[in-house]
Amino acid sequence: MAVDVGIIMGSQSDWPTMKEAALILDQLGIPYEAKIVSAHRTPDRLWTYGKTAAERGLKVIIAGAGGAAHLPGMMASKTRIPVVGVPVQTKALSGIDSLYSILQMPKGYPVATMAIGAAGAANAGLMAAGILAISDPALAARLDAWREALSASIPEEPKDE
Ligand code: RP5
Repeated sequence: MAVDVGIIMGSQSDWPTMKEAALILDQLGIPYEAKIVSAHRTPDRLWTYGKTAAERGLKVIIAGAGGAAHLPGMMASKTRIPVVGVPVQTKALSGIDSLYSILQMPKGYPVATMAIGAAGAANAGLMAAGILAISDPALAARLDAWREALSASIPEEPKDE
């Protein structure tokens, strides 16, 4: 079955973070796949994934990695499909290493870089949804409803916890 979004990550240890993107796609009814594709440990898998992404019909790739996070950038160098990067939080440097590794792409090969960690992964799902909604009115309506529900859930007054 063709899927619109590929969620890729450098390691199994990234999945608790990247699952936040998957949850958003589930909520919005967007078909996706989730794969472990490591720039360093499985470079041939990365190459094949990037080389075949367009012909397989993927429309957005969400790529998460931590530390020397080369996966999103390498994927952007291998496919013209938009890549949304998620810096995974690390123990040693709190994800600043991941952020800088993903953010500082050279001219010509952009990665749309999100915030560090779970919020960034969820926003990556929403960014993918926004891109897909440009040419999918039904999805656009679902995304609008999702945004309105979030807005409506925010109380006007703070309360003691
Ligand atoms: C990166 O190294 C992965 O994206 C992960 O965030 C980090 C650590 O990987 P593990 O040692 O937990 O497999 O490639």
